Order: sequence, then structure tokens, then C-alpha cells
Amino acid sequence: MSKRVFSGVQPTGNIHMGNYLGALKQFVQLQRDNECVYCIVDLHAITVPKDPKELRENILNVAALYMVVGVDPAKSTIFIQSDVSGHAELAWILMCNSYTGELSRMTQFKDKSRASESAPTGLFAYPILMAADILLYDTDIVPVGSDQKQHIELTRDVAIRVNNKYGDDTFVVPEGRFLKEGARIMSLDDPTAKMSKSAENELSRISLLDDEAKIKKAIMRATTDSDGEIRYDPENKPGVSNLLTIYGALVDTPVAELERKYAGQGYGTLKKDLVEVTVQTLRPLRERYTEIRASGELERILADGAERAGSQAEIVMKRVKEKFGLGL
Ligand code: AQP
Repeated sequence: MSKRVFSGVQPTGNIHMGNYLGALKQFVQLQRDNECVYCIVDLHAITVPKDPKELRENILNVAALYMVVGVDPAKSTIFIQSDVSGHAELAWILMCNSYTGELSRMTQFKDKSRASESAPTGLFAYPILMAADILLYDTDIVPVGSDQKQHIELTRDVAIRVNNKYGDDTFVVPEGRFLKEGARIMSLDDPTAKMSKSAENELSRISLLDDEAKIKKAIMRATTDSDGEIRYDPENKPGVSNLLTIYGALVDTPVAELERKYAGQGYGTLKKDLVEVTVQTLRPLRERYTEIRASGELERILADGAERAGSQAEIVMKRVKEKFGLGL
């Protein structure tokens, strides 16, 4: 049976291998049999200040990259979060039904606020905005990377809490969908941290638009270890395990098979082959990206998506406001 699927990506930079293998691959798989709503979550991007011009550019980049990897605007709704006002509106209602205690336990908040003396309130509250993003579309399935597990749990807790108070038909309680391989791609320079768009070191990630020289530099310099054995062991050999995971996910081959293939060989060979596989995978994506950005179609697709998403969101907002006794 067709389900409602919702997910999003922050326009905080170019989509990288982690976003692709953890989330976007699922976006494409799921659109075959489901009703999919894919958002560019620009309101999330401003939890830390952003240059407006750069933000606008990143929004269009992410939208184009959705299409480049195979999200089809004829099958899926693609839109920008801030174009549908229900996201921020529902977030406020959910904030009034969540606790500061549960938000302070979010690991991402703990990690990010540690670095800053005065963390913005948005950084504290954004998991509630994410809950609103999901609940606003009566979502059944949320395809994401495993770094989002805690946020999905929070979304479910808040939805169940509201349903208990205002009636079971207030919110659909969603489920996260995580891939077995690719759900957590690690940073190339520090394989104990996840690959991320906002990490300072460009060589910590492979972005989908990277050219051959950058891909080569990032992979050949990736942190490994000194024992020289190509073996999947994330705890003791996080760097090599990460390279094997990326390789396996790119060529749809189990990591155990790659371990056999590279038994007795050096890290240099594994890295060189991974460079080759990555370059082959990304080259056509870069070409398609240039075509899409030049076509002038993007704005129309996003405006159309916002209209479709807005109509769906209105149905849910009307229901929620009635349940809470808000408005006329
Ligand atoms: N390393 C990853 N491995 C697998 N999946 C990942 N995702 C993110 N990183 C990985 C998944 O990609 C989707 C979009 O997430 P995002 O926009 O929050 O991406 P990001 O790279 O984490 O971006 P930032 O700006 O660098 O975020 P923060 O602020 O968190 O550091 C999600 O489905 C995510 O799970």
C-alpha cells in the first residue's frame, strides 16, 4: 500500500556522500510506490547565521541535486520549507507540548552548544521544528541517516503525547527508515565523527559536485591506521571500515565481498580503486547538475511543489487548530 514519505536536507552546503548514501538513495527508491514529499529545510539552516546570498544559492543547489540523483518532480513533491508557513506554525504548537528536559538531552544540541558560550534558542528548539516538518504531512515513513534516530524518537513521543490529549486522529505517528549500509558515513579526516556539510575541513567529505582532483585528494589523504590489514571493524579500524562502507554502498556490493577482494593488499590499492569508483559515479551527476541549473526550470518546480505541499499542510493545520480550539 502506498505510504506518505517525508524527508529533508539542510541547504548548508553541497550534498555529500553521507547525505547521498544515508538519505537520498532512499528518496529515489521510495518514490516508486509511495507519495513522497521532499523538502529543502532552509529554516533549519539559519539556526546558525548564514549569508543570505549563499543560503539562496545553496537552496537551489540542493534542489538541483535532489533531481540529479533521481528525485523526479513528476512523482515527488520538491519544495522549500519556508514557502509553507505551516512548518513554523505547527512548531510553535508542538513546542507548547514538549519539555525543555527532553530537548536538553538531544546529543546534537549538547555537541553544538558546547562549542558556543551562548547557543541560539533555535539550536535548542530545532528538533521540534523537525517534528513539525514530519507531522505536517501525515507522514508514515521518514527516510534518514542514523544521526536522526533521536529526533525521530522525539517526533513520535510528541505525536503520541498530543494524540493522548486531543484524540488519536490528531497526528499520524511516523517511523524512521534507515539503510543497513550507508546510514552513517564517517568523516574522511576523523572517522570517529560523521561526515557533515558544515565541517570546516573540505577534505573531510566528498561532495556530489567535487571534481576528480578533489575526490582524489580527499580519499588518498583519508585517515586509516597503521596495521595495514583491509578488514571491516568499525570499532578498531574506523577509517578503513568507512572506506569499505562507502565503496560497498556505491557499487551495491556487501562489505564482506570487498574484504575478500582486497585480502592481502595495501590501503593504497583500496583507496585508488575507491577514487575510480567515486569519480565514475559522480561524473554523470555533475554533468546533469549543470544542465538542470542552466535550464531555468528549478524555480517553477519549487513553486509548484510549494503549492502542492501547502495544500496538504493546510488540511493538517486545520485539523490541529480545531483539536486545540485555536482560531475561528
Ligand atoms: N554522515 C552521514 N551519513 C549518513 N547520512 C547522513 N546524513 C547526514 N550526514 C550523514 C543524512 O542526510 C540527511 C540530511 O542531513 P543534513 O542536511 O542535516 O546533513 P548534514 O551533513 O548533517 O548537514 P550539516 O549542516 O553539517 O548538519 P549538522 O548541523 O547536523 O552538522 C539526513 O537524513 C541525515 O540523517
